[in-house]
Amino acid sequence: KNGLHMLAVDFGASSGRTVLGTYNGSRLAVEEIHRFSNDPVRLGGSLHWDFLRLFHEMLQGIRACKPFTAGAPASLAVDTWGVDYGLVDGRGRLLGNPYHYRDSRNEPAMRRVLNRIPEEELYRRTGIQTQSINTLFQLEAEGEAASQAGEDVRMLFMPDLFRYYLCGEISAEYTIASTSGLLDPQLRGWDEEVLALLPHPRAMFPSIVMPGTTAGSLRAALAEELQMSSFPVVAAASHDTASAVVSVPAQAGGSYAFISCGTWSLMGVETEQPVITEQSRKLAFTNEGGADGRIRLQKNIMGLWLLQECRRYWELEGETLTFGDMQAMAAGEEAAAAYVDPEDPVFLAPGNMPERIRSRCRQTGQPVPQTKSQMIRCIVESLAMKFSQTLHEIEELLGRRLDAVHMVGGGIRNRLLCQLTANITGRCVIAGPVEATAVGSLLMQAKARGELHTRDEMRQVVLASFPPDLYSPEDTGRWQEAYARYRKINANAHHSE
Ligand code: LFR
Repeated sequence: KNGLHMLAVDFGASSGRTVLGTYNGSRLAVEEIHRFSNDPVRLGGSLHWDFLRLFHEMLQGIRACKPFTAGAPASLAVDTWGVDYGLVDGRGRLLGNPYHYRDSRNEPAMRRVLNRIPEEELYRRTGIQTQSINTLFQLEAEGEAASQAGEDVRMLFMPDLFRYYLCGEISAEYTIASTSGLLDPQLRGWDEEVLALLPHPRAMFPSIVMPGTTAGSLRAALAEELQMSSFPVVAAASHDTASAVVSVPAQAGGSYAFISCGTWSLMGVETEQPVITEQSRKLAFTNEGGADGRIRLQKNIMGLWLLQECRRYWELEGETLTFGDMQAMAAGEEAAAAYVDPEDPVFLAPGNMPERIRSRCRQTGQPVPQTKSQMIRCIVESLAMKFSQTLHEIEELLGRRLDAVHMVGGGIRNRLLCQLTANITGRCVIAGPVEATAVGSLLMQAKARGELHTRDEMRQVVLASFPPDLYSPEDTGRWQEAYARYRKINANAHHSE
């Protein structure tokens, strides 16, 4: 195919993929070249990412694009999930294996930090919802050891770490850094006072670069290993959610909320400035960085993790279900039986998810899901309920009504989830693209090359290339009643603070 060939390397918390994008001046075609699972590894008492394996899989993905690109791609960018990082010393050596944000070390570390600075003040400074996974708390967990590692040690967020080993550039890309809880969202730079809460040397934190900048080119040794000529490596919007939001095919001036559906469900709106109020803190909204310097005012909802973890658990017990199976099972099940709150921190750590969900239903005096189908139905409906609640909260924060909900990402393959979201919110759901994160990365790479300029141009390309699916609200009266019941149940069961 003719056009500009670019590679998006997208690492999610449960799988990674290399997507080849071909841009012909008006449309973008995407093709998944390589896909692999991302399995956390428990080593001793800790939970880690397998960085070397992920790096290896990435190289396989780059190599596999050769037949399509007639040589090297025009550029490449890496994005990953948020908050995690690796430490690199002055000689470029990786110090230890990056920790997984679901590691249990973070919970006590969070409490230690909050003993030093009140939660209200921390939120006022950073605008980031207090979650144990935040980089701030992870670095605290790292403790003195890391601070003694030497003045030349650098902390690199996961996509920055991949980029460093690809092209040698040391920097912190803004969107990924914005997930850390270490930035001043007004300045869009490090918050010196928050950094000063940690024992780590200031020099550990590299300078911040804005998304869409070309970082460097593929290291000669890697080019040789891949038998390719070197090519530019771009720092796109390297937080996966930031990239996904770039791909939302909204009408110019439209008023909508986005939901990026993957392991997590990130729901929010883009704003010009951070929204940091007492109310946004209580409602646990976060202010992360968007691709064009705007703010993603959003909430991190536990998302399809609940299903993924049930599925993993059932697989260990001997029954393997595909996500297609699970969707069909839920569709045939009775509606509105029981709900959990997908924001409840009890669901964060890996483990026996079905039992945790049953136990929450028991504690809240609801019918306990007995079969797998009932369990799946409970999760999918709970998610859609949470989306509706979050929509109302966003409207409260903004002081205006939103007309539509844009859903993007792999999770929209779950058509039941999309339809239920329309029914319960009473708004039209516009679903697509499925490969939102890769598409966002490719659009930002095209921008870095000067092929695309504005978000509106990008939206035109998305609309022309990936016509979305529409879901209109159905049965809204019945779902309003169910929603009222969900609110009553979870009003009392509500978690933290
Ligand atoms: C989604 C995501 C979320 C982030 C979570 C953990 O993949 O990037 O935005 O909060 O992963 O890092």
